[in-house]
Amino acid sequence: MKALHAIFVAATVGITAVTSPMTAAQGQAGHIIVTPKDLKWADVPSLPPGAKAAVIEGPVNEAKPFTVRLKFPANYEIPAHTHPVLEHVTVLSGTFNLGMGDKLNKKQTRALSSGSTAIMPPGTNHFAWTNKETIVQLHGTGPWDITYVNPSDDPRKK
Ligand SMILES: [Cu+2]
Repeated sequence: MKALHAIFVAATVGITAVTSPMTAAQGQAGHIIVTPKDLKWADVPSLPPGAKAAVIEGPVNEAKPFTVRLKFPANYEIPAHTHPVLEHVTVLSGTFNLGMGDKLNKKQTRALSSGSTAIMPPGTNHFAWTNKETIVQLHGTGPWDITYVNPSDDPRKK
């Protein structure tokens, strides 16, 4: 478990490094303004291959506020998982099909269109899938992580 966490932190630092110019600007002015073209998309080792993340505010692995944009391709699936902190998901484009439970079941999801928001308390089992490219924004207070209900679903273990 420790080793896994180390991998996650390393991956997160990797994402953070990509956004360091923005963080520098933030330090100077005390605010963050991001337009879509400012986003630096990177792979996400903790999610099944195909997802991209852009950290707007972070880093996500520290006990501070974070804001992250996630982009999923069409026909993408996120197996059942939990987070150690509150998850706030806001759908920006596409359709995020979200369900609660310990196993991905496409028949037990709600189709969240752009403008929809979902909030899951820590430890709530949930899963999601897409049928078209979908962008969501996560925000909350870290440290962020993802724990799969079925450990073999964790791409960091593969
Ligand atoms: Cu989640």
